[in-house]
Amino acid sequence: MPIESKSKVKRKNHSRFGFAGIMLASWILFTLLMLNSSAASSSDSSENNSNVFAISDIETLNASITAQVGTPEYARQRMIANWKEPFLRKAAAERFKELAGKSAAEGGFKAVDAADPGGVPHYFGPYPNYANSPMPKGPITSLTLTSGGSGYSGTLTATITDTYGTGSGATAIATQTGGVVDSITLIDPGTGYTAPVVTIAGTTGSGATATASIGETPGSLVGGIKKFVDPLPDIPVAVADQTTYSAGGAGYTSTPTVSITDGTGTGASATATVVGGKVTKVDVINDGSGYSSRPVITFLGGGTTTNLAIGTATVVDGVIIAIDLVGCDYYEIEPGEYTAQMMNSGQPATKLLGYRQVNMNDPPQNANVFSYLGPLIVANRDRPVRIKFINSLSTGSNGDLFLPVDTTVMGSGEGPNMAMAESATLVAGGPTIMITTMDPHNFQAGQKVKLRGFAPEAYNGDFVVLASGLTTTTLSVTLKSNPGVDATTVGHVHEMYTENRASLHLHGGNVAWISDGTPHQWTTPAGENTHYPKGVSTQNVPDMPDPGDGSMTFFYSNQQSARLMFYHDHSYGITRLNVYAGEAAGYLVTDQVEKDMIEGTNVVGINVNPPKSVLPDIGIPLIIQDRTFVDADTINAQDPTWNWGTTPGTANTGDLWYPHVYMPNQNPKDISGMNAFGRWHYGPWFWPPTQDIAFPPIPNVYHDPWDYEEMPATPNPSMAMEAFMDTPVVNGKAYPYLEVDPKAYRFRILNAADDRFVNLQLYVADPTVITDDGRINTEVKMVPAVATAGFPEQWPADGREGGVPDPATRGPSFIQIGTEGGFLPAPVVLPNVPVGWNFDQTNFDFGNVNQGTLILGTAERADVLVDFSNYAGKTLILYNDAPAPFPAIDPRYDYYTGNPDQTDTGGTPTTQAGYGPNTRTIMQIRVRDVAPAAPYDLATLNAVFAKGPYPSKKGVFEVSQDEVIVPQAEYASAYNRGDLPIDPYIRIFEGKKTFTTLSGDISDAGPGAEGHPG
Ligand SMILES: [Cu+2]
Repeated sequence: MPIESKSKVKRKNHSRFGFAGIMLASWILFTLLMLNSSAASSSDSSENNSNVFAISDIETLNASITAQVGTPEYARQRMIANWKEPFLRKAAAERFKELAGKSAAEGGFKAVDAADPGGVPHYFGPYPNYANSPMPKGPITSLTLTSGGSGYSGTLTATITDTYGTGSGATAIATQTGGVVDSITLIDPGTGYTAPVVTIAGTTGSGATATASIGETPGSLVGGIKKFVDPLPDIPVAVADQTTYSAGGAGYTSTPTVSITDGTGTGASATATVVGGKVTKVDVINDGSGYSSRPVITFLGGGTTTNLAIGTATVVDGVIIAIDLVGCDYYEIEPGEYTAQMMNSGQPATKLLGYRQVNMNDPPQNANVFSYLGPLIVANRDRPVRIKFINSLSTGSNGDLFLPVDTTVMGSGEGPNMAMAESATLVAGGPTIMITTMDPHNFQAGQKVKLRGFAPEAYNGDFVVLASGLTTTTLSVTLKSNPGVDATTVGHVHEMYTENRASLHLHGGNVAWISDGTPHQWTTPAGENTHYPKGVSTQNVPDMPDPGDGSMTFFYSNQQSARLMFYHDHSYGITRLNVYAGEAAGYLVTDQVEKDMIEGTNVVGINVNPPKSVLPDIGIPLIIQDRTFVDADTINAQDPTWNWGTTPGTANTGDLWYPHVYMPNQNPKDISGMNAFGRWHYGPWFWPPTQDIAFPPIPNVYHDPWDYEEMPATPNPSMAMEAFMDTPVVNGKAYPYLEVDPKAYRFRILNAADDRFVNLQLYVADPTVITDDGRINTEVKMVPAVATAGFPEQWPADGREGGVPDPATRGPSFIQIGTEGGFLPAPVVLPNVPVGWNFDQTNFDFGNVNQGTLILGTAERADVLVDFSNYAGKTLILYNDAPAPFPAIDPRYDYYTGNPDQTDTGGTPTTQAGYGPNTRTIMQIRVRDVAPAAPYDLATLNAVFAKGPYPSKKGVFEVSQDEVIVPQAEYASAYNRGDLPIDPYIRIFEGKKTFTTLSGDISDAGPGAEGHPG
């Protein structure tokens, strides 16, 4: 259908066909329009279906889109409509609540609130199937009448319940005048409320609403994660073994051949001298010409194949003037399970996976114990690191992850070892079954297998091969439920990959492929009973000894400038879970440029006249992540099918929680098509609907007049697409504090969250907010986000819910000097500014984030200085207001003090001051009240970073980074060049671009340029 007819069709029809037509025409409106697609194509004509196609919220929104597709006005209208999603969800929640309050016979939802570990999820409520970390509980401290309703008569009852069932005992009375409720009075405050709900009823009457609060009485709250009561943890630093791989290698029985290879150079040659099995000296015989800065030097032959010598050449003007021998730093690292105090002290510890160093343990050091984000490896530029990685995780079922593994995700389920079944029969009435295979198989007892293609359905799933009844053509497994009959259809049996696979990937490292730790390079622990002990492209380092089963070796060249990287697990299909569980650690490369700036030396020519120390040190790592911790008191009401953690089947407070139910954003049963509790879009109900899929929606076991007749065929556990958690952790601690002196500090910040972005800012904490237990300085002072005289120009005035930080409390600016790519061309000062969105209606990226302070996407890093010299005796909050998802926002993932109660859409109740969940207040910084240092000298830092003005004064970027390919004005100080173009960008309509490199070469780029296919 042509686009132009859209508005006509829309006005004409409210019929099923017409609505489908609208959707066809305006497919670009997918975010909204997918909502009703399933209902539109469904043949169901029973129960209320006319509701789905009546004038609804969604049609009202669609009707507001009048502009031609492709125009800026269309983009604006579309964005506004898309932004209504939370309102649609809210409206769906209202309808849900109304019906949920009725009995099933009245068309309401049958409420269930018992634990159902491993059960079938309710996809449309009343459970969000999304959990929150422990929240404080307490008696009701106040009631507020929010609407008086009408038509009330008789004795009114005011009942106070709890969304999560934690509170009890509170009573209240309500009165009415003329049928309108005009007062509600608390009689008994009760105890233990987390998310109180007030219901007012009379003989007749409706519409009266009231809210109940907790936490307003001093000392009334118990439990919950307290903010800023524990210090920022140190991250242990690994200790390098510098003797096992010392310079010159080992085992040479004669002189090896020195070969010099390079992309451009020719003519150089060198000879080696061997003493005691080691290369001790390299003499350059012919210095050659045309060499790059990094020719490859190898020492082959001479009677050894392990621990080969490694050389680096010094090249001046293309000529090799010397070859030096370098040694390697050697580490042995293993992953393992341990527990750590991630929540505040007093709360339970958390079971984790982490790394520890197992060599250099005499004397024992911190790096020898498992630690969160440790051990940090500090490497030097051009000095390689060798690692032996020993997977010593448990084998068998003890090696299973304690997080939900979706075994339908590629790489985490079945592998190539399979057998076709001939029959599958019940053993002694079931649920154990005996499978006879068509050909001999080689499954072994204890191995996990996936059965698929069987009928009845109960035969399919993931099971463990039993020792009993196991022959070359038979095997037994115990099903999860008894199918009652022998299989009527037989399918396939597949051996599955184990969950204790591990690997190392150096994120940001310039690493040869054999040591990259790609998703296909992993190992199970030695002794694992599996036909898949290693990833298909697992390779060890050729000149390191074979590490044996269950171990891998890695070689990192470190031919990169100073920067923060990190190493983490990368096993196929379970990377997100292993990293979430803690398999990640820092990796810092330092170099002489950085040393000159720290130590005030001038080895590389950047620090002259006279040399000064401009960086305090290598910096304090701040590794920021988001996590959610299980609360056994509330999880049954939030996520009743949770079946993982320390004691699967019994929820354990403090365990890491991870989403596992694919809650679809769509509920075809609701008038707007929106699922009040949805989190992710679902293809078959999306617009345009995903067609011809292998696993279409299946009958909903909870189907009733309110619950849709179908539910997603997504598995439980199901991998969530993006997953946003409610508790920020820094260096493995929820809401830590850090004490500093009033002077400049350097921070090495890494966003290691799985999905959440941050926009980091610093504000002086509000001393006037006192928590129920008497703490202050836990909050940032907020003001309405409206145009206000005296506010900075960039201060948001969009009326956002919850307001914006008071600009009068702005803390010190970040001075950013580096990223994941190393040092910047010049330091950049970042004044604290809240996040903002582009509201320019004529711009195609309307709705995108267009301002912030220190915005870090996942895995991004920032090297910053913060000068606390003006803040002696003050307390600062490291604040984040980045939307999640980014740049659009789902308010349920934005947790802040005083946030609106969102329990009706599966979110949290109001966050209490001083407690989580709170993704805004990440960390507290306490500046000691001592004599401040002199203000940080930014002018000197800028001068050190810049090239010139003396011809011999080199720039930081010039020395540490490869030359830029397309110059631009931002590099002027880095190269001391005033002639670089201000705008070198290629416009979307340009097929080709001609530019001049720093050295004056004229180059073409882009399709249509020479050498490009166009
Ligand atoms: Cu990575």
